[in-house]
Amino acid sequence: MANFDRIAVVGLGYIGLPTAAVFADNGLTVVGIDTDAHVVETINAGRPHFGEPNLDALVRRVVEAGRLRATRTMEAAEAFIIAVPTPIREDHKPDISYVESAARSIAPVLTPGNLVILESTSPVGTTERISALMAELRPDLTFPHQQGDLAMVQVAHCPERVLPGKILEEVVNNARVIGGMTRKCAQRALNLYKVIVRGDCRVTNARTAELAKLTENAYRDVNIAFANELSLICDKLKINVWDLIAMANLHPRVNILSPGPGVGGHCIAVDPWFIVAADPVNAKLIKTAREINAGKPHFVVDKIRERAATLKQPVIACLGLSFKKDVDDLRESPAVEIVHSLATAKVGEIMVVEPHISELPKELEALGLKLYDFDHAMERANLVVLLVDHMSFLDVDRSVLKDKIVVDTRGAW
Ligand code: SAJ
Repeated sequence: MANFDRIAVVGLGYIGLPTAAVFADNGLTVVGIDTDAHVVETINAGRPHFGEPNLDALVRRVVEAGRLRATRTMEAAEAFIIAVPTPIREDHKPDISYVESAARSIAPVLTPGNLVILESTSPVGTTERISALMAELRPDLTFPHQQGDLAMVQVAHCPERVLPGKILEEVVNNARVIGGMTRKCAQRALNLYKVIVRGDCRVTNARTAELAKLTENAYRDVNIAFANELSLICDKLKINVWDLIAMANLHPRVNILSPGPGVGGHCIAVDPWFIVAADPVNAKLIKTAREINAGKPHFVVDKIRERAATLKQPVIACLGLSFKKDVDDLRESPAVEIVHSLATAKVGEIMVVEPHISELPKELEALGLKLYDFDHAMERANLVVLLVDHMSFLDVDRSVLKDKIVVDTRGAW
């Protein structure tokens, strides 16, 4: 059905590796390309290089079956899926340099009939940009921005939208937006995704697909910002914000999300800036929401400092470092930012507890911080800060918290 036997996935990170493995598990021969030698070696040994439920067994199975292989050099294939990072720069402008280098590395191996799909979350216009870039490098071929449906190479944008922690389930079951630069591009991309996706696949153009992905994450950011703004108001008015939200959510058309220590991860804390950068005049709400969420860790640090000031010798157990519950991913994590600020400001002795990692990130280690197990931290701490609502923290016997000051940033206790 697919008309594809052999595909290449460029970038074997949180999105690329699961995607490559699922295609391989559905019978395609997949070569994964990554610039990191450690990533390539680990995958070829049959192991993922990060934690994600059920990914271990899947990667082992497809590597042992010879269906997935990783390499550092580009190889020819019928379709190429680009799944590389698209970070923001210091000035909040998008950095699409990884996407551009992926396109540059694909260009030399392209042959007529190939399909190039951008999966990375990207600013509007990036799909057209890679089409133009590949055309510059391969004047012997034609591309959709030049020849529409008659082009020799097809280019599409099919943004990933899987939730870390549920990737293998969502990569198959979520609906997908398939944005072709032309109808033919979309149709061919649709044929490829149909191999693995059971959810609805909707076809549109590449620019709409680009903005759709950014919109999904900006929507969530704005909604979390609403909850976080309420938490600040409630703090002033001495009202429990979680009780307040539970009451308001009884209304049939109200569904407020949960306040927390801030918004982390590589997506929601980043993607709204792509919209702001594209139209700073109109993206007022989106920008303000981003600022509210980015400001929340400072509020939490101030709260902890206030509480610590009431203790003679504060020993602060910081529970959780990841950007959200039950994952090992520390990217853009508000918990890391909070622990970093507390340590820099020398608020007290800090004991970091994060059961999902075995080593602290370098920037925290450099401040002299150490990882502790939960029980050890509870024995010594007089101030306990819940930063991440990991299952293992919620299951604890609450009597261990007796006689300690508790700052629960997640409303989980
Ligand atoms: N958070 C809150 N309150 C909430 C919900 C979340 O504070 O009520 C925080 C989390 O603790 C975390 C952050 O927001 O720090 C983001 O977590 P998340 O679970 O909302 O989302 P991500 O970043 O893991 O994944 C998102 C998803 N996007 C949407 O739900 C619209 C996912 O589907 C995307 O594929 C992913 O971004 C991505 O890669 O873009």
